[in-house]
Amino acid sequence: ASANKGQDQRAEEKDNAELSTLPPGSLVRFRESEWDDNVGYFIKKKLRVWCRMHDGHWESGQIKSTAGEKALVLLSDGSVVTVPTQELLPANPDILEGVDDLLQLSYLNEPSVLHNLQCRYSKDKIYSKAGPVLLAVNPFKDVEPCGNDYITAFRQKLLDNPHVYAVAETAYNEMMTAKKFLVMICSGESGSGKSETAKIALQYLAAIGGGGGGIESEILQTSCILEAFGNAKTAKNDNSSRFSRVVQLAQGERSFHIFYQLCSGAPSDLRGRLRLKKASDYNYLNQSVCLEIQNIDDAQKFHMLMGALNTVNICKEDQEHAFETLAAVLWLGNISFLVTDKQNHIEVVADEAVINAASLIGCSEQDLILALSTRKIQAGKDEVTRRLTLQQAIDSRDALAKFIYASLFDWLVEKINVSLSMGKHNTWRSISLLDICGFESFKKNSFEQFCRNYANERLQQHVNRHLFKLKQEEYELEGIERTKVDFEDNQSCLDLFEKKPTGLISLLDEVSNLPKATGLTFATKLKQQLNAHHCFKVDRGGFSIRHYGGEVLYDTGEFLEKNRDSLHSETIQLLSSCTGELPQYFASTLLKQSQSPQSASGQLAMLSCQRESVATKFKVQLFKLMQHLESTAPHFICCIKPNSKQISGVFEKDLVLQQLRCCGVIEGVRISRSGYPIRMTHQEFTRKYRCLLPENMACQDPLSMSMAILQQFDVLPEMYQVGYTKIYFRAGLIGALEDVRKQILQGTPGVQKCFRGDRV
Ligand code: AD9
Repeated sequence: ASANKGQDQRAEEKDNAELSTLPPGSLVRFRESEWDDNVGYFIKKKLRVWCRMHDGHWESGQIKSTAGEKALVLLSDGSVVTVPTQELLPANPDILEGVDDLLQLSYLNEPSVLHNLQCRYSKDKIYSKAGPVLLAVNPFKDVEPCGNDYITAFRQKLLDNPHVYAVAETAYNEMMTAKKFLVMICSGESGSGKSETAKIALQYLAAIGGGGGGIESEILQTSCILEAFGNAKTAKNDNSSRFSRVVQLAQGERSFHIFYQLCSGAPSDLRGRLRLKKASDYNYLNQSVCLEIQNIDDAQKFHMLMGALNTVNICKEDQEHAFETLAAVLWLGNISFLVTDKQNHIEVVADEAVINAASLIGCSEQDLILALSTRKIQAGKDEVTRRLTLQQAIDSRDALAKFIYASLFDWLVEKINVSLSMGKHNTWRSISLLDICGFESFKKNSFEQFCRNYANERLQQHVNRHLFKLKQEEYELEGIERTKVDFEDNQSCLDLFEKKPTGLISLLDEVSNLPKATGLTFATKLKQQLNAHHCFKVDRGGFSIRHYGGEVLYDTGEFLEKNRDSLHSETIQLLSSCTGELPQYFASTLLKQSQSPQSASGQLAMLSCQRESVATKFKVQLFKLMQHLESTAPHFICCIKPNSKQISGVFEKDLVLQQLRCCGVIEGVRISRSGYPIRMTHQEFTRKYRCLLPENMACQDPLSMSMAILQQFDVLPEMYQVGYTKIYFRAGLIGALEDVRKQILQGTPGVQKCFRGDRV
C-alpha cells in the first residue's frame, strides 16, 4: 500500500510539473477551448493524445504537426493518420497509467477513463475508485483476494487499495462512531456483479460484526436460500435475481432455481409425498426448452439448500410446507381446460394435476375446479355465477400460481428474519445492503423493463442528489464560492412516470381497468396525453422514453396483462378455506393488508376490485425504499459488466463506456475533483492543528483560528475555501499539513521555516 502511495505521489508531482503551463480548467474538462490552445504544447513535449478514428473508437498516438484544423498523428502501431483536431483529446502521462482512483487522472475524458479501467482489469485489479464511488468490474473468475486474512488486513488498515471490504469497513466505522443508518448501494446492469458484490460486503460485515455467536454463518447461508427461491437463469446471467417469472418463460431461460433443485434433488420419500415428477413434466418449466445450466448440479444445490435451511433454523415442518407449496404451484401449471361452446367457455380437465394441486393446498378438487372456472358477479341485488372463457381461466390459474409463489417468498423472508432475531436487535444503527436491478434496454422491451428503468431513474436521482446537489447546496449554505458544475437532473422523466392523472403509471392503470382495452388502446391514450413531453415519443407501435441511460423503445403488446393483478375473490376465498397451513396464511395476510372494516365476505369482494395494479404496487414499494434511503448515509458501488459473453479477460470498451455513462460515474468524478473533497468543521480543524500556532494566537474563536493557521503557513488561497462552519481543502493539502504537524510534534528543527518557505 505504501509503495502504491509513493508511486501515486511521484506521479502527481511529475504530472503537475509537466502540466504547470496548462490552465487549471484543462485538468478537469475535456473538449474545452483551452485544449485547442495547448495542442502546440502537446507537440512540443511529445505528449500522448487520444485520437478518434472513423468507426468511433479511440487510439492513442502523438501529434506530429498541425495545419489549420487538421493534425498529423503517429499512432502507437506505427501508422500515421490525418485527423481533424476536434477529434483529439489529451491522454494522461504514462506514470498515471492504472491509478487506483480516477480522481488522480490529469485528464478525465472518456478514452482516458476507459483506458485506466482496462489497464487495471488486465492485471486482475477489478476494483477502482471514482471519487466517492467504488467501481467493480466483473472478473467472471476468482481474482481479488477475499477471505479471513484479507478481512483482518482491511480491518487493521494494513491494506487500503480500492475494495468492497474497504467500503464495508468505512460504513461499519461510520455506523459505530456516528451511530447512523448506513446503506451500501450496489447498482449496475444485469450480470454486472451486484449480487456477488453484495455477498462479499455481507461476508465482511458478518465477520466483523457477528460477535462470534454463530450468527455470521446463519447470515451468510441466507444468500443460498434467497438465491434458490429468488434467482433464475436469464439470457444475460445464469444466476439472475428476478421476480415474477413463474408462469411464463422466454426461450433459453429458466424459472426460479428452486423448482429444478427440488425436482432433481428431493429424496424419494419427499418425492412421494409431493407426487413429484421430473422438471420436464411440468408446463411451467418445460415451455422454454431450457432445464439445465451448464456446470450446475441442481441436485447438489438442493442438498446445499437443505443445509442452509437447517443452519438458519427453518424447522423441518416449515421446510415441508414450503416444498408442498412449490409442488402445488407446479401442479397448478399442469391444469388444463376444455373449450365447450362457441363463446369459448371452458371446463376444467379433472386429471392428476387437479387432484395433486388440490391435495397439496388442502382443498377439495371440486372447490378448486369451481374457483378456476367460474366467477360470481352482482346482477342488481342478485349474485349470479358466470363461466369463464379459456383466456380468463388461464389468467385466473396463473394469477393463483404467481400469488402463491410470491407469498411463499415473503413468508420465507419473514421466517429468516424471525430466525435471525432481527426484531430483537438495536435498530438505532444499521447497515443496509441494496442490490438493485439495473437499467435495461433490449431490442424488445416490455413491462418488466418499464418497471426496472423507472426504479433506476429514481435511484439515479438519489445518486445525483447526493453527489451533485447536496454538495453544491452545502457550498452555497456555507457561503463559499464555487464554480457550478452542470448535471442533468432527471426530475422531468420521473414526472413523466409519476404525475397524476396524466403520468405513464396513472394512464396505464386507467387503461388496464377497461376490460376490452389492448396494447394499442394504451399506445393511443399515451399519444393523446403525453406527446408534448420532451422525454416521450410515440414510436413504432409502442413508445420510447428518453431515460438518463439512453432512449428505450417499449412494446405495449403485453403491458395491460402484466399490469393487471387478476386475483379474484373466488381464488382468495378458496385459499382461505384451504386446510394447507401456508395457503391459509397467505390469504389471511392478504386480508389483513386490505384493512377493510367489513365482514370477511364483504372484504373479499372489496379486495378483488381494490387490489392495486402491479405498476402502482411497484411505485409504492419504490417510494418506501427511497424514503429509507433518504434517511441513510449512502456508499455507492457501481458494478460494471466488461463483456456480454459472461467470460473472463474480455473488455468491450463500448459496453463499459455505456455503463459508466448510465451510472453517472464520469460526471461524479468531475464534480468531486472540481471541488474541495476534504472538509472539516472549524472546531475539528483547530483541535488538530492549533499546536502549529504560537501560544498567544491559540485562543480565538474556531473560525478565526482556522484562518490564523492557514495564514501562519502561507497556504495558497486556491487550495482551500472557508465556510461559515466548515473549512474545505483541495486533495493533498491535509497530507502536507499532517506531515508538518507530525514533525513539529516530534520537535524536528527548522521544519516550520521550511514549510513556510515552500508554501503548501
Ligand atoms: V442481475 O441484475 O441479478 O441479473 P447481478 O446481480 O448484477 O445480475 P451477479 O452478481 O449475479 O450479477 O453476477 C453474475 C455472475 O458474474 C456471477 O454468477 C459470477 O459468475 C460472476 N461474478 C460477478 N462478480 C464476481 C466476482 N467478484 N468474482 C467472481 C463474479 N465472479
